[in-house]
Amino acid sequence: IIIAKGMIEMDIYGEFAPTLTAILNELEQRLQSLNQLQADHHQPKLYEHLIGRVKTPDSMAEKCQRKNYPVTTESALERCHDAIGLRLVCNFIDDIPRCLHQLHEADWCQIVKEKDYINNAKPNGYRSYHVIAKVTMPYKDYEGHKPGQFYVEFQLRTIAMDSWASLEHEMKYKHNIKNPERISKELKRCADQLASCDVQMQTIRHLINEEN
Ligand code: 0O2
Repeated sequence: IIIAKGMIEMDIYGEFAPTLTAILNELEQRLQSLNQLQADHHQPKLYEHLIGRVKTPDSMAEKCQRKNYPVTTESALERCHDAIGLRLVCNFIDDIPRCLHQLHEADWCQIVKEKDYINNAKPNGYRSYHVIAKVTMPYKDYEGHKPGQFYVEFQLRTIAMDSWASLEHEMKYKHNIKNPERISKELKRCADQLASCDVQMQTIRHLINEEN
């Protein structure tokens, strides 16, 4: 069966499309409050900035097909876990475990899976800490429960890791590249240098804190 692209786009989240957007907004507010709480206690920010997105229906449909799941709302919400994604971009590496701690402590957030691509960088140089969680929200979920539980993917990374990932992501979509091996090698080298800069920046922060 050939399903028109537009149709997938309209249908994959079905009646849950507005709920996903509402949850994303709610989570952004909760995370902003956590950051504000740190400021109120004269502590450094947990994260520098926050980026949230609901995965586009097209991209979700493509992911379901890639994983051999039926292209249905159930697959999008229950089998894939990143319909809602939030990226916490931190100034320093040590801020990442602080963010993680807040997620572990939050009563609305149940962590299901963690992937540490910082201590175990991907072979291409990608670094980030991924958390799959189930969040409890005042909306009806796929199983009909209200409050409901919804999967969310949190990505925790430094500004350096994030800038590398953005560039690398952009490169992936350029198909007319003449020397991909060279570029991959350079990208990997760049990722390792940025990782080393992150360590240096952390050291500088420690030194400054020691003096105060
Ligand atoms: P987008 O734009 O975030 O929607 P799965 O999530 O099940 O497909 P996997 O491998 O278990 O696959 O997930 P993983 O490795 O935790 O990575 C998922 C997300 O991390 C990706 O989502 C990217 O956002 C990011 N990511 C992972 N590896 C790379 C990488 O090598 N380079 C860059 N730039 N980002 C990466 P999506 O769905 O691809 O995209």
